[in-house]
Amino acid sequence: MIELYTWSTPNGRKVSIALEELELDYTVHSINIMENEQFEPSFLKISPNNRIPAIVDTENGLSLMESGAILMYLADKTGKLMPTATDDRWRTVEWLMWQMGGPGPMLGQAHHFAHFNPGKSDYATERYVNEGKRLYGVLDRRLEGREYIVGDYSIADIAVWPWIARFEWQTIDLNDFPRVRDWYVRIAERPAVQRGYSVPNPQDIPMP
Ligand SMILES: N[C@@H](CCC(=O)N[C@@H](CS)C(=O)NCC(=O)O)C(=O)O
Repeated sequence: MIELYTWSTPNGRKVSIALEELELDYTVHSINIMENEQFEPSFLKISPNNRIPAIVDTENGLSLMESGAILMYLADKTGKLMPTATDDRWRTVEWLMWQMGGPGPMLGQAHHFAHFNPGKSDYATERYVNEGKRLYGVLDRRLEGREYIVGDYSIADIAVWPWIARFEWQTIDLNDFPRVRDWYVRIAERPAVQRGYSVPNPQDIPMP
């Protein structure tokens, strides 16, 4: 059994989508980051960086923070959603790390300035929205001639997809990135993605 500590955000949804895809038993603990529940001492023991998501695997007592590490752990535990051949395996890790270092932090800042605080800093809004567009362009080129980021659907897709689901907050028109749009819609149609998207609170997946 996996204990999942999460909230309705892109990083949280990566893990709930993976758990649904892998059909693992899990229990959801809502950590409402709007109410600062991520700073509760009990949560700090599981997530030393005070951020969601985090998991505890009750089978072995292991607790993990950082969504990228959690995705790798779940793929490793089940032998699924991660290629085994050396090239594709490392290509998957490469794109997972790209998400953790690029779209995650940069689009997170775009949400902060373009969605939550519009007009507060034109410089910051322009900087993060433009960087977001550049990253969408990188993904669009990667998806040329491919259905998924690396071979079959994998944790690389699961890591990136929930960030693209916030395209409206990022003021990005998905039609400017047609390969990203088609990949996004393809993944949005998966029942496990639809279930995982609604953890811990039911929400509709935005469609272009
Ligand atoms: N690199 C971390 C980032 C986690 C993160 O930033 N989580 C956000 C929600 S998406 C959070 O917990 N924010 C609470 C806060 O900023 O205090 C991961 O991928 O797990």
